[in-house]
Amino acid sequence: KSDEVRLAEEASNKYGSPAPTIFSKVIDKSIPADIIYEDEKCLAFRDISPKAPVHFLVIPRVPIPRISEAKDDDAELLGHLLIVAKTVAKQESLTEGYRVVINDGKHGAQSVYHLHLHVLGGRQLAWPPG
Ligand code: DGP
Repeated sequence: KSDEVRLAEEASNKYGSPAPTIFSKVIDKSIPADIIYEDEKCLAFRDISPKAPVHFLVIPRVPIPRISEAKDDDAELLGHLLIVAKTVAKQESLTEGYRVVINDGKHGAQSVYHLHLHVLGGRQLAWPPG
C-alpha cells in the first residue's frame, strides 16, 4: 500500500471517513501546486487565490477535516504545523510580521475540509478580519 492510501485509511478510522478534498491531490501531486516546503508530516504551498503578497497554506498529510475535529493526540502534529508556519514565513522573508489563520466550518468561512493554516504577510494587515 502507498503511504497516501495508508494515511487515508488511518484517517477514516480516526475521523470517520473524511471526504477527499482537492488538497489530497496536492499531497499526492496529481494536480500542480507551488510547494515551498515538505516533510514527512506536512507540506506548505502557495494559495491559489492569494489575499496578500505572501499567502501560503500549511497542511498535514493526514486529512484531518477541520480544527474542531482534531483529537487530543494530534497535539504534536498541530504544534509541528505552527513550527513549519514560522519556519517557512522566515524563508519567505516575512521579517515585519505576518498572520496565521485557521478557518473552521461555516462561520469560519472554511471552504476546503482538509485542515490548513493560512500564513499571510508582505503588507500591513487590518484587524479585525471581516
Ligand atoms: P478556507 O476558506 O480556509 O477553506 O481556504 C481554502 C484556501 O485554499 C483558499 O484560500 C483557496 C485555496 N485553494 C483552494 N483550492 C486550491 C488549489 O487547488 N490549489 C491551491 N494552491 N490553493 C487552493
